[in-house]
Amino acid sequence: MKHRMLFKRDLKEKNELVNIVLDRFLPRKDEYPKQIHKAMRHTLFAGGKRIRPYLMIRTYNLFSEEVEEITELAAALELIHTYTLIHDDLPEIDNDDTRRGKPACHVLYGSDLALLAGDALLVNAIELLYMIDIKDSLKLKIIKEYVSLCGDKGLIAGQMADILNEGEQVSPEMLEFIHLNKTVKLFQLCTRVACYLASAGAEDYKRLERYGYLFGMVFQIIDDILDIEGEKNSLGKSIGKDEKSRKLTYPAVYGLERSKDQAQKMIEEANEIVSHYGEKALHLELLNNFIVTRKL
Ligand code: GRG
Repeated sequence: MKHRMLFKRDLKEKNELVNIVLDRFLPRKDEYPKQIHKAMRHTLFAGGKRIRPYLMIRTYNLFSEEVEEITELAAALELIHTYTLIHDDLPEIDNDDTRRGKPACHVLYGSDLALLAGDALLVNAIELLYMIDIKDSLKLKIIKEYVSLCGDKGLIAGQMADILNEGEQVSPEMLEFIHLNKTVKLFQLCTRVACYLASAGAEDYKRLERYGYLFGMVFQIIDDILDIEGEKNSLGKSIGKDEKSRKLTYPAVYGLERSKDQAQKMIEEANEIVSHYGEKALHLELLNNFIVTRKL
């Protein structure tokens, strides 16, 4: 109980740091043309969990307590993540009208503005990265990671495969491809960028790459399970959609019980990896526990 509260407080605290960066960086709501700035801010500040920024910051804290640059890098990733959510919710893509417990961006502002708001958040992410005060060579290396993630070897590939395979007979390989590209690579970017900024050694890098992979997979398996077993009010988005649109999900391929077992096994390996860092890993251990037991 004590640990759960500690985690919640810490997540909220880091969430606020990220929000400060985002708020300072983005144009004001009333800045011309204000409709687009309002639409961009709507989903961004609708109350996301900010799990990806938290993972990035707390992985970095295994090596350093500095907050400024890692928070900016984390905020840039949250801009990209929010862009994917806005576009994903569009009627032409996944067609959802609720996001983060609020109306989806296109419901309030129309599909045209939601499309542009997503584009603008994505481009703003790269601009934010460009402005971070780190060595140019490191900055280039990091920007390359973010850009690769967003392209047709990352998010777009995952989304495309998702569309192509809707309603098709399920294969474990295709499931892995979609989850890896749509979800897991974002989490791997968190641990990788934390290692780059901390100038972590090869052993740490290898270890934390695996951790990012396991974390991302568990996150998505639990997301698939929550779409079956979750409650709309606590999740802040529609449930039961995956089955209705015959999406490739973990439970669809492996069944519910095996999916839960796999998530459990993966989180145990993730805990073992971070335990290497002793007391410094406490926050990551609490985060691991949160993602595997979450109801939201
Ligand atoms: C690239 C055109 C285009 C669209 C984006 C990658 C992608 C396509 C969409 C991803 C959208 C999506 C729902 C991915 C699954 C990953 C996932 C479970 C996202 C929700 O993450 P949470 O639970 O959300 O961390 P919050 O709201 O807390 O940030």
